[in-house]
Formats: sequence, structure tokens, C-alpha cells
Amino acid sequence: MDSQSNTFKITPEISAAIKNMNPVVALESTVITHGLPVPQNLELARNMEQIVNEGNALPATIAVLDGQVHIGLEDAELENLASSRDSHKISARDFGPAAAHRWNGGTTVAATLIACRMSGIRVFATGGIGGVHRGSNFDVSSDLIELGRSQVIVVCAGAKSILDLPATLEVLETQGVPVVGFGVDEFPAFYSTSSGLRLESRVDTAEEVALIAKAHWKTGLKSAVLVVAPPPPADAISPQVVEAWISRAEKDARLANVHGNAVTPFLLSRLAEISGNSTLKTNLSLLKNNAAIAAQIACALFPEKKLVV
Ligand code: PSU
Ligand code: MN
Repeated sequence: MDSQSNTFKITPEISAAIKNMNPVVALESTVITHGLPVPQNLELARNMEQIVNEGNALPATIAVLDGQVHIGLEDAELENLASSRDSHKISARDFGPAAAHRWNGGTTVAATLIACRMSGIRVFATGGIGGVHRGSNFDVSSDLIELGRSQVIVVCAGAKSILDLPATLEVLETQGVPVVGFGVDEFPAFYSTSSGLRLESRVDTAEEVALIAKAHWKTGLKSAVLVVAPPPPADAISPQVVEAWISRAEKDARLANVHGNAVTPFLLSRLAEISGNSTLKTNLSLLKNNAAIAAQIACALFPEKKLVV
């Protein structure tokens, strides 16, 4: 077997930080390749790395380049990934084909979790997780499956209401994934602060998240802890307004006969068009917010070893 198919490339700095139990925050890259338009995608990727650094943690942006999993990207690699619009969307099933065909691609939450497991990263920031799609029996994101088997704290703004949110929470429960509200009592709906779905667990500090994760993993459970933070209040959009936009985007997806892994990117870009880019503004704002929270959590998880940058 080609040795490339099972290897990953990690920067010496990130590798040392993990070994020394210094705070590291993983960042996904499907948001760069498929979630955001050019040029905001590159700017956002750089902003998130900077915010993690300013929070005294080391950012580890994860992507697939020339078929190989990269943990930590050079700025030129980030630039290439962000400017190429024919990158693949790499989820759990795609590592093998990516290695064989030497694809470049952005890793989804599922694929980024796998890279976290390969390298030992414990904290990961993203925008929103994938979930159970509305009205579809089998379109269930593999994000939910990998959350069920990765000992990683994932910070997100919940999931978009393009998904069936109650069903998504049910699958998380089945998978043994605690969902913890960060300063919020409800599961956030990405663009909106509230979804009407109450959470059992709410915390207000990063230290409480670290405590929950340690206790969760002490049981031997191998699942993630999902930390959900609402979008910053100034950028939140009312659920009714978002709902109207989503209905239109879904109708367009049906008319355009979009299926499989193209569904999420299609809906996201249609929503930005329909909303006159106000969804884009909220998306950028919550991604940065989540990076800052993840850095706090990484520092709380490894309190003795604050990284000096
Ligand atoms: N939700 C968003 N923005 C995104 C995604 C989800 O609001 O960019 C991306 C994430 O990378 C997520 C993936 O892991 O889409 C889920 O895709 P699918 O539903 O095909 O599993
Ligand atoms: Mn899907």
C-alpha cells in the first residue's frame, strides 16, 4: 500500500504543543472552501487563527492538500485553498479517494474530528455542525456520527435551521454527546439566538466546560462534548426572518434537483443571495466568536501550560 494513504502532516509547532499539553484549537476548512465566498473566506480563516493566538492557544487549521491530511497550514497553503473554487468537500468517507486521487479539499466537521483523533487535539471551533436534513430519511450528516466517537470539545453556534433541529438533537443524544449551552439556555439556531429547544446543561465559563469534558471522558466514553454559543447579539437575526429565507432556498434546491453533499453548500449560498448577504455577516461574526471561546476552553483544559506567543 502507498504509505501516503495513511499519513498526515503536522507542523512541528503544533506537534510540540500537543505533546507538551499546551492549548491547541483545531479549525475546519469546508467553511473556507464551500461555506463562504471569496475573498471573505481567506480573511475569515486568517482572522480565526489570529483570534486563537490572541487567546493564548495555537491554531491548527486542518485541510487535505494533494491527498494528504495537513494539520496546520502555511499562509500560502491557506491562500491556495481559499482561492481555488474546485476544491473537494472532504468528509469522513472521502480520505481514501482523496489520497488516491491526490485531491485538495476542505475538511468538514466530521473529517476534522478524525484529524483531531489522529493527532490528539482536544478542542475544535467551527460555525455550525451538520445534522439531520429536513424531510429526508437518510440525509444525516456524518458530523453526528464522528461526534459520537471523538473525545473533542467542539464549539459551534448550534446548527442551521435548514436542518431538522429536534431530530439533530435526538441523534446527538443517541450518540452520547452532551450539548452544553455557553451562556445560553436554548440550542442556538446559528443565525438566531433561540430555536425554542431547551438544553439540560448551561455554563457561563470555560472552566465549567473543562470540568464537564473531564468528567465525561473519565467514564470511558469516547464521544465529543458539544458547546453551543449563540451569535453575538448585534448580528443575530430573528428566527421568523430566517425561516422565510430558508423556505425559499429549500424550494430552489428542490427545483434544481440538488442532492448529497451538494445540499449544504447550495443552501448556504442561496441564503446569502436571498438575504442580501446579511446571513454572511452573521456567519463571519459567529465564527470569530466561537474561535475566541474555543481558545478560552483550550486554556482552561490545560491550565498549567498557557502558551506564550
Ligand atoms: N454548516 C454551516 N456551514 C458550513 C457547514 C455546515 O453552517 O460550512 C459545513 C461544515 O463543514 C459541516 C458540513 O461539517 O458543512 C456538513 O455537511 P454535510 O451536511 O454534507 O455533512
Ligand atoms: Mn448530507
